[in-house]
Amino acid sequence: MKGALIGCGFFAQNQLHAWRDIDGVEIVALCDQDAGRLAQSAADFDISRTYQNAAYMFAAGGFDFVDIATTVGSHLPLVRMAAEAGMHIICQKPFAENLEDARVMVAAAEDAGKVLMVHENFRWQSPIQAALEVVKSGGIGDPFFGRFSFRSGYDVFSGQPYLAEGTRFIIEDLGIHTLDIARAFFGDASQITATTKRVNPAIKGEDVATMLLAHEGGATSVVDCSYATRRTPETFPQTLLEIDGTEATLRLDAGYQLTVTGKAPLTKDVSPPLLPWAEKPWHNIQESVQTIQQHFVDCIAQGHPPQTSGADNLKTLALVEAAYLSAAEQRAVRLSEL
Ligand code: NAD
Ligand code: 89V
Repeated sequence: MKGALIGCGFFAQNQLHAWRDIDGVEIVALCDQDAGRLAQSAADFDISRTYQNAAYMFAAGGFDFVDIATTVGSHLPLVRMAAEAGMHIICQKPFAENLEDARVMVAAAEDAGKVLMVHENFRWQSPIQAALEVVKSGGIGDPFFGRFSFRSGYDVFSGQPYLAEGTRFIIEDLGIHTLDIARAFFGDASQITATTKRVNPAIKGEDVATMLLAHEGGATSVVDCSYATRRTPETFPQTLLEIDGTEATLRLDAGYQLTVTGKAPLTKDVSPPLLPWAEKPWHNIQESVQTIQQHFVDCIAQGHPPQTSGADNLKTLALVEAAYLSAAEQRAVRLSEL
């Protein structure tokens, strides 16, 4: 399969490394409005076709899929363009600025008969996959409570300065991953209640969010995120889990330690591997980039929809919107309202 990538910024470097290591895939074209970033990535990954305008790249063609690694504001026009050009599409999270745009993008890919996957990679982290395997195979009985927690004081703003500038921050950027993990364990939610707070005075959006979800299957979860939490050792970018089931409790603690207490007890180090191009502490995320991109390729080859397809991601995005609405109006929001 031949691919093209749009957006040669901070995170796309991980995507380009991962593509290079996936058998049967070659990135043949790159696009970025910024000439310097474009030239640097082209040189680093030895890619000769470069474009500053995505329309010209699609017009020239010669590839089967496009990987959109730009920030959210450009996703709608680029996904539309890609669908019209008959491409399979991966689009970075947050998929869209609002649900309406997301629905338009899902419909565009459906009309084109092409696969659309959102790069929602946190559920693909190997420690999360190890915990999912225990829960989904019945290892804790019927799960009835979960806590999905991401609390850190890591400086994300130096690598991603735009995160300090938006009126929305932690739910839209990070909580979106944590909410998606909650969905991966417990399925869709029918109701959410959220509070938000900004602690860091140097940013515009909220850097703390606490969310309570009622899942359709009957489980309750707490999804809590913070970039205003000092920890020793710093746990960025680990998502910690506590899941109670009718027969056992599972915990994924700091340092990637998985414990099951109760039926079939288990203590296991589920640390992610350090890929040759990866670097700590990002290795947990970097490995999941390779896994999700492999999943995309496998889905196309086997004709299956990706787990985090555009259509699936509408539900994660709806939780993000509902959380902001809940925090603004100080009330529980039913997902059916959106
Ligand atoms: P960035 O600003 O460093 O890079 C984005 C690049 O896209 C820039 O070089 C910009 O010039 C280019 N660009 C923007 N619009 C364009 C257009 N229309 N045509 C061509 N080029 C265009 O941003 P980043 O930090 O790399 O983040 C990109 C996306 O990745 C964001 O949506 C972010 O939320 C997401 N992200 C995901 C993860 C993850 O784990 N899934 C981690 C970090 C960032
Ligand atoms: O994963 C992400 O989407 C990143 C970060 C971990 C920094 O929040 O933006």
